[in-house]
Amino acid sequence: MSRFIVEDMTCDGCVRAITGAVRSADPGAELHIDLATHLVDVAASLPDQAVQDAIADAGFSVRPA
Ligand SMILES: [Cu+2]
Repeated sequence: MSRFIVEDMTCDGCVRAITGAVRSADPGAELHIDLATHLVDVAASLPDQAVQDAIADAGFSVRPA
């Protein structure tokens, strides 16, 4: 599992956008997202950089946590 922090994730719409972006890259990806801490945990069959790029391409500021 990989952990990222997405500071500008603020609502359920952001959660859906991030989930959709990662699952479009890996339909089997599992995400656990905590809005309060801005943490996004991802279990995916993708390199961390690909997950990070998918989240960034959806318009978010993301970095490894
Ligand atoms: Cu939002």
